[in-house]
Amino acid sequence: MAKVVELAIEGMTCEHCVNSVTKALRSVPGVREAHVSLEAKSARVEGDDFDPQALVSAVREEGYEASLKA
Ligand code: 9UX
Repeated sequence: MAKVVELAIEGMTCEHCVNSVTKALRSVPGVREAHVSLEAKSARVEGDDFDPQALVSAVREEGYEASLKA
């Protein structure tokens, strides 16, 4: 099933942070696309059958804080 998940991201201060988080999110199995906003401190992830918690883990491993938006 296709789905879209929004995350709140803390700790990004420049566009390189955005690139790191974007790459981390895109590396999660099942993710098709990820868009990260520095200003909005958020990410929008689209894909099929990915684990939302794996998105949070991937961002944390990159050194940023993430939480799933309701
Ligand atoms: Mo920019 Mo982000 O120099 O951790 S990469 S602040």
